[in-house]
Amino acid sequence: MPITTFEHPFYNRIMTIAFQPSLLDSFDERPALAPLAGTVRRIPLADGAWVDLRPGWLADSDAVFETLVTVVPWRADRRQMYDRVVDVPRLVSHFGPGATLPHPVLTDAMTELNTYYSPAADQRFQTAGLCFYRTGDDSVAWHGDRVGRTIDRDTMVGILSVGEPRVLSVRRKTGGDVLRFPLGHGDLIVMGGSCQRTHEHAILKTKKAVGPRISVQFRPVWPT
Ligand SMILES: O=C(O)CCC(=O)C(=O)O
Repeated sequence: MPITTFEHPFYNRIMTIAFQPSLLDSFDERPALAPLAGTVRRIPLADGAWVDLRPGWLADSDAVFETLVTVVPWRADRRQMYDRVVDVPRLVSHFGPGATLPHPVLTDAMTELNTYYSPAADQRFQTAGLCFYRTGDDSVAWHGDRVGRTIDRDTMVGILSVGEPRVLSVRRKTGGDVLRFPLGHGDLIVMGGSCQRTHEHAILKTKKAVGPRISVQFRPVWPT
């Protein structure tokens, strides 16, 4: 199994991550995005929410994963939890409007999403937030994204996943079934409609042996 090694900017030590490349990926070609038209499956949810799925949107995603691990300025956030300050269990990095993204294929992906969905001018995908889940201990708790949950309008959040799959869980805020979408190796999911207001999503911790995953979330910029 190939080993990805990188110097972590915060822990000041070398992190080593065993990473199993997808057998479907080729390392000889430039990363390429497949067309979205005619290949996206919409799953309607309750309350006017929906998710769109496009498995394997990005070919050669393993090469992109390996680049992102090393070139992205990963940050280890800490947050207050009751009377303690704890590590946020994942590494993050954020690229605001107009920033150069850490891999050219991410710029292509944002352009393709804007072309395919043709959102209103103020809802165009403009930012990229990156999350690095190193092991099954890394996670993000149930939440709706701030970009959509405080505003009484529909919005979209597109997530491109590279590396090993992790399950994105989605549930209605009022309760009910949990939908589970395993996402990795170039898969695209877009959460739209009322999803950020009426539903929550999470990457839950797992004790299963899972490899590392990076997610890239494309979002519009909303007035605060
Ligand atoms: O990693 C993912 O797919 C989800 C990330 C997420 O929900 C967030 O950062 O708000």
